[in-house]
Amino acid sequence: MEDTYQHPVFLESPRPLEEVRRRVELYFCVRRRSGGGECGPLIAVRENIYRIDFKHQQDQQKVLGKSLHAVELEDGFVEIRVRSSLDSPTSSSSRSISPSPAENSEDDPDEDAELHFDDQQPPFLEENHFSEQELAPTCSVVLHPAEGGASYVASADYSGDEKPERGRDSVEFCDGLRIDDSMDPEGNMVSTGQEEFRGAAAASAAAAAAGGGGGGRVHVEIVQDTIETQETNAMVSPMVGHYYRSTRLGSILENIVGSRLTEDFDEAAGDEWMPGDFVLVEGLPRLPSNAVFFLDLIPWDGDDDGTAVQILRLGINNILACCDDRGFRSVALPALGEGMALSFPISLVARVILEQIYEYERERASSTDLSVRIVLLPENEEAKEAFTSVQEELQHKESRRIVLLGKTGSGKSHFANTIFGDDLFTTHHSANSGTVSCQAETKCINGVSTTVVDTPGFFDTRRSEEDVKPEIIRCLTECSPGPHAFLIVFKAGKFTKQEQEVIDKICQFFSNDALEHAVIVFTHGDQLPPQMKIEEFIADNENLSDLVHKCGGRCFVFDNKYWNNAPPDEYRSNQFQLEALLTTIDRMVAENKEGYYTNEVLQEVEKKIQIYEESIKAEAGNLTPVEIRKLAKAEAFNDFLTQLAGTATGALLGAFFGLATMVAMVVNAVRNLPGARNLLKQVPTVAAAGSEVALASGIIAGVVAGAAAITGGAVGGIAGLEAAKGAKTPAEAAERAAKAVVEKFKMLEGIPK
Ligand SMILES: Nc1nc2c(ncn2[C@@H]2O[C@H](COP(=O)(O)OP(=O)(O)OP(=O)(O)O)[C@@H](O)[C@H]2O)c(=O)[nH]1
Ligand SMILES: [Mg+2]
Repeated sequence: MEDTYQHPVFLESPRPLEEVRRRVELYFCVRRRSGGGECGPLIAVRENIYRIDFKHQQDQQKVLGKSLHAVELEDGFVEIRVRSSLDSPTSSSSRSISPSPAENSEDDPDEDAELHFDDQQPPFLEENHFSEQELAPTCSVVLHPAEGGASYVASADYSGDEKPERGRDSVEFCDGLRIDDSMDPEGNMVSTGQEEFRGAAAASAAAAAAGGGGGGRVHVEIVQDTIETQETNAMVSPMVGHYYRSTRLGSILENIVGSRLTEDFDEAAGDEWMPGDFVLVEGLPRLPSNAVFFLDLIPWDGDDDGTAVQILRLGINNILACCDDRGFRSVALPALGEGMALSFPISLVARVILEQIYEYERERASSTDLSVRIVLLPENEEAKEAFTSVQEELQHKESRRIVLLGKTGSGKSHFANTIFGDDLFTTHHSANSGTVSCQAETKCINGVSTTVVDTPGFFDTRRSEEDVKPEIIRCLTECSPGPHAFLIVFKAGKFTKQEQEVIDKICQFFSNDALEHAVIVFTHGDQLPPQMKIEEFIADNENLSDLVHKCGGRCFVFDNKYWNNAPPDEYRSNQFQLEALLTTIDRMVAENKEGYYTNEVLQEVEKKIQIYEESIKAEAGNLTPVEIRKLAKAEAFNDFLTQLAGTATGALLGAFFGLATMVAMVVNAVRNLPGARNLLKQVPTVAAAGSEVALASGIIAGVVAGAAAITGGAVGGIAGLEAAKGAKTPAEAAERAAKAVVEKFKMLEGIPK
């Protein structure tokens, strides 16, 4: 199997990292923190020197863009220096300029630059409450002018008596940095806000620029905590009658900030105001958020759709729009409207806030991500329940998961980019050197969060079991708890024996349930004779017609190359076809009971992902739900990879697409050993089962391999598959595989023969 993590970064640490391996790996695989992304494990190279390999070169380069990374551990920060190779002293893309940033940016405004304030303290530090003596002389700021943000590396040490913890040093230091907008000679705002500052603004812009994030999504997370301690770019405090102290939160803020709040509020507030308006106060001392929106609301009037609710909706919309205008990347808001002063019912508050955020996302023009954190009081279980259930309901309605399947070279990866109108997926320019591993990307299309999973040619007989199997498992985890649509991709115009084989395989592997969620998509539409519609092309081929018929007649044609900008006619236009395709998917979803396709195997996968989500959430604190899910999927993938090491590709595909026997067997394989033992007893029955026998020969080996893997390795499955190789009939293969594995299994278990 090809090594998918091939872009190394070398780390030099002042202390051993073995015991904090997981935290370091987490840091480097979260783009918001390090600029990085999907990466392999931390590997020790020599004493205090480590290596971590990234999947994508752009993530490696982003990490190298900062020569020093501050990784937060339980006992403070560790500063890790990164390099592109063991020979290079520091990262190649950082350089020191002192003292004027302006000179550099004139030379090369697009290049990231590292500024060292070694000798000369900038004016904003003098204005800040740290004296020169309190700061050690080494601190540096990396400007990313092209991305409109900055990140920093600080090794500030305090010499005063009240020596705060190191994590806090960084926080306060960032505050100082924030004050001076003139830092960036191009007029770009230097990003703000503690933890967020460490990367949110720069990294999410980078993510969008690099095409790795999800471009323009609004991430909603619900937490139980105190809102005044949130380290977000901005926070929201409700008020009644333009009087900020009228709510509990307003009073808390006044207690923290003191009299400065009244002064700054009065200065920021205009003479005229309307309900739904906000007063934006920035730079308040002792608050982790740099900006506070004081939002004018009116008490609930007893009407779920009355004036008070409309004003709340308007206010939320205005605040989110202002966040985008001002370049804020994260905002925290309480359960606006709940509480004595405004008296909205909590279920209504939850619905209005969440609906409004999703509505805003639909209309939003910005291509950078915005994180909205809804902060509920820790003891308020009722609020938590209300928000969680509305969020589940809306997310169910508001998402699509699409899996692309088809022969190598049929145009899946290019089509994935056509769907998003963006080059998010890795493409190749020859029909032979294609995608080797699944890639999943998410982006908002017409207000619906849409995930597309691009796959390598699963039905390609030239690819080895060992190459294809992990990718089927990856696909299962990426589309969990199940896809809304399988798009089966063919080339228009050319229908060879190989295309025929793909149709045969689909008919063999797909259950009726899966076919109800399948759509046929043709690429290379330019090959269609003039005036011909795709239905006429299909009608020429009996097997193809049958397949399309099984898929409820759902078929569309695209040309990823020629039908983008100036399409020859309405029909021969990707935009026209895409609108029709999405409408069809949405209709298919509405008509299906569950909305999306699922089966016991996919549910098993989802269960495992959720277990990991819980443990990562408990362990890694400040991650967004999207980041947590990404990490949980990676963990679940590793687990299933081990458990299904010996399962044949055919068995896995059958299980994915819902063939009952395969589903049962794979579920047993991942659930328990006794299940695998019982299955062994059923070998003759399975072997006699007829049409599924050919696939079963692999499954039996695989199921037992799952068991064997649990007790000590995947040898059982491999032994089974080896033994099955010489068989003359599928039934014989099944028996031979099972026997071989039984032997291996007994050996592993210590059972006498
Ligand atoms: N003219 C034309 N060429 C296309 C179209 N779609 C893809 N191609 C070309 O077809 C080749 C294969 O496209 P890919 O998108 O890599 O195919 P794939 O299905 O992802 O292939 P694998 O990754 O190997 O499974 C590339 O050379 C593309 O440039 C299309 O609609 N029209
Ligand atoms: Mg591809």
